Amino acid sequence: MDDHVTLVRGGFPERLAPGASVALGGGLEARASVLTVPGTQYARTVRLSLSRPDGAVEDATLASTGVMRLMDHGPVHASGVRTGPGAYEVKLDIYMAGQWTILTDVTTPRGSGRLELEVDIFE
Ligand SMILES: [Cu+2]
Repeated sequence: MDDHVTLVRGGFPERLAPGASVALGGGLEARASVLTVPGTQYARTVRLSLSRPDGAVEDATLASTGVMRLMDHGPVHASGVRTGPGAYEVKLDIYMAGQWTILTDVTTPRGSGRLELEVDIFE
């Protein structure tokens, strides 16, 4: 079953429309998707395409944290890699199905932003 992915802005959930651009703060816009990782059951990759009004963002640093919303055990941390023009991926070694919140902090010399996603992973 496909993951259920929800965007959270200002504490309120909203639908993450496929291909839609999301304002992260700091003047950053992102197209976001969450992908399965071949060869694993629960690991997920957050893929971001980052831009500003003047073009693709090539100097971003990404750091993600995944926590389960209803279970009190440890978070998963990962940093991102640039995979192409304005494109970045963060692979999170998520280890069980359930309701995860994934926060991704995007830092650039011109400003920083954050993407919050709720990702429900089914068995
Ligand atoms: Cu858990």
